Amino acid sequence: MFDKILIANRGEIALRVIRACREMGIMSVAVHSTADSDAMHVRMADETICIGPPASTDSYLSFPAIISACEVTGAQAIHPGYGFLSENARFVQIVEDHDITFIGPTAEHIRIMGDKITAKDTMKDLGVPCVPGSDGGVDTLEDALRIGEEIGYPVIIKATAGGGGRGMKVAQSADDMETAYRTARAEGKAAFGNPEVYIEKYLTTPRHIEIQVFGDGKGNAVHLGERDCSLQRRHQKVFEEAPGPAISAEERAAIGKICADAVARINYIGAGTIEFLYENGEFYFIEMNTRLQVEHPVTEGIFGVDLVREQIRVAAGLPMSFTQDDLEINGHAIEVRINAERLPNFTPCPGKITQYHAPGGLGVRMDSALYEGYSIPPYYDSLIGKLIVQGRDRPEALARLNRALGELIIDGIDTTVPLFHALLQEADIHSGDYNIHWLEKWLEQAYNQA
Ligand code: MV4
Repeated sequence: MFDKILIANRGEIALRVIRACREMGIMSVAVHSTADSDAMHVRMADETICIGPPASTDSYLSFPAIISACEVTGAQAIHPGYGFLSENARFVQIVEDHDITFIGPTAEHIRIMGDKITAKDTMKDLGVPCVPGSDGGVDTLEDALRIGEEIGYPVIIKATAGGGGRGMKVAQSADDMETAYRTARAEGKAAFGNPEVYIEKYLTTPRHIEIQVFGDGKGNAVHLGERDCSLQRRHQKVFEEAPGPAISAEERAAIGKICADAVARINYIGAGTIEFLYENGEFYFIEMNTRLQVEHPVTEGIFGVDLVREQIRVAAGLPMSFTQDDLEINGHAIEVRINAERLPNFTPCPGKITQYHAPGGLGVRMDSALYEGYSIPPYYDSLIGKLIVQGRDRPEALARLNRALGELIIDGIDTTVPLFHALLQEADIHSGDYNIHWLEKWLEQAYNQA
């Protein structure tokens, strides 16, 4: 096992990793920019090292700064958290070349899943159900039009280097195809330096269901069920839950086995998420994320496992501490993302926290790096906390969410907390009757915005 792990991240996820390290008797190293000298991850780690100026590109994203920090502190492994360098195959390759262990998948698996066409080809070959569409890339408008006729409109054109909603265009009919095709290519080229696109049947009212998988890198893998993350705004998730209110035990077991078998076959190591659209009882693969996700705590809650601990174990060459048969769902968990943002437009709202009180009690977990008197710097993501609640069933989890939100005090800045109070007044939230478009439609009528 490692003696010392460097955490190449900040905020609540850095604390999350420090906590796992401490429980495992592993020393933690926090890296920080000059804007984060007072940050909680710096206070909580065993050792700290400043790696550069406020801009992420010169600190949390700097390969030389992070590799040097490992060499200086003697850290044997790097946990990347989510975001920043967590899915950067070039970084992982360089880490490995320096004989440092990257706590996550191989550079090769990150590369495969980072290119959405290659990811889809790979998953299709592994028996994972995919959205009907083009067989690989589409290089001409004529091919795009032919595929549109074959699969039927509406279709969606996606940049292979995209993902998370960037570089996507819907064509409602053949008339739209030329503009959609050219725009998707142009966006792919401008944003990622890669104009290659592929085409899929556009599903109009799906849910976003993602399956948590975990591999040991030696051909063994398990699944930990699904999360329903359909409640999103501009491709940013705001409310996530497990299990999914629309998914039966039989569906979970079937799609879960397909996913676990797929990642076992490729000797995948560590945590991964296989994203699906779910419509009319069918799952359609869209993307795979090769990292620990923001919303992993809802899965941890219902399965009672520590996913970061497992990541560290398999990275050190140890087996996972459970098998598929050991995994059993207990109750229902919900996470809401608390952002330093002002409603109704979700405008980033950094500033000083004048009062802070985290909720507690049975079934309540608050993952946050906030403290009273802390000043949220303007340079980074606006996520400042995740409130995760668990109940014996979904109604109990929702009641607990309402109770915990009532206890939470964050003063001095605006946050997304009022949104969650408002959502808890909605019948569709209580019945679980929502899809990927529900939240944006609701925001439009609730706040009457464009
Ligand atoms: C789709 C789709 C409908 N049909 N693909 C958006 C982000 C990226 N991960 C994939 N996305 C979508 N792909 C097909 N074939 C609709 C979306 C989509 C979406 C997906 C998940 C959650 C929220 C979304 C919001 C708008 C569009």
